[in-house]
Amino acid sequence: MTTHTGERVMSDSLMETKDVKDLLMKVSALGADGGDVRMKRIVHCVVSDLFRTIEEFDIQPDEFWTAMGYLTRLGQANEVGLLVPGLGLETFLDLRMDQAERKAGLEGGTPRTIEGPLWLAGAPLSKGEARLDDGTEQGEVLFMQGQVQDVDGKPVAGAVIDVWHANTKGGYSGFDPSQSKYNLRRRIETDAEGRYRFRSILPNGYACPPGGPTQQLLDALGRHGHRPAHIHFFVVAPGYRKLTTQINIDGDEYLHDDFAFATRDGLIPEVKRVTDAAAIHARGLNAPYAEIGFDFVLHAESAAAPKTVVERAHASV
Ligand code: MBD
Ligand code: FE
Repeated sequence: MTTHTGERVMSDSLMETKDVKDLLMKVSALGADGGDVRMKRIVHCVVSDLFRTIEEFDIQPDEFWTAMGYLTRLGQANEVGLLVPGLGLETFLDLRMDQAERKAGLEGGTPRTIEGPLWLAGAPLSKGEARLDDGTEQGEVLFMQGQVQDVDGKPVAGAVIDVWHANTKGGYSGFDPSQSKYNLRRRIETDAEGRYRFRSILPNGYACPPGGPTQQLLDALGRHGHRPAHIHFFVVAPGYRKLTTQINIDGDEYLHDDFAFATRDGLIPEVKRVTDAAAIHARGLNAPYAEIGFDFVLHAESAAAPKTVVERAHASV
């Protein structure tokens, strides 16, 4: 270490010592036989960063063990998938995929945004249209429709739209025990013109479980744990890159203040409120309803960009 006058002074950084450098080499087994070289380098990097952070902030043993207890509780509460978007990590993965696609020359297409922790496999599959809600909630009725297209505007028939969203209390079926199985979750195959349509109810925003470990950290940062109302989609079709995205419900107070950083331009469609008595009657309803039109634009498969089908652990019902 040198001062501004160039004078050499003794550094008291343990990170600079041979003992700690040797320790990190042994911890990661870098340079030793066996194991995976990339994993060794990653472990060396991550553990070095932790050592450096402990030193820089003079983290005391009780603080360190508080953090270890936190990670233990985070796993026990099954909230790893909740803290990850809360720390912007899932958005960072999206930004990296966007960058990789730009480098591969892929342009246009519906913006991706994070999957989040609440998708479930195996939602009921139907052709062309579906009703998502089980009729037990008196929410504002939503009709949403549109087309799946390629980047040239050509319709994609036989695409499967996997859609899932929260109820009026921000809860998801499969996680909220008050809801019926696969409530507000469906898979819809597009028709010969690439079209889909569904009836549901407008969701409300999600909030992190109060008192849970994710909210505990957010509290310590002075942050809230709210998401704006949103609807999730996977869109898949043979020969196309899988799209993972969401739309936000315009007008939500958290629209541009999402704890999970998933709001993006191009994903806030107009929500049309239909109050015309004849239209209401024609839909078989007796109250005003909401209408959203939204087309999904898919990229053709490309060997030049990383795969968008993500392997990750999911809950099962
Ligand atoms: C959600 O509904 C969600 O989409 C995310 C990303 C995190 C928590 C709840
Ligand atoms: Fe969600």
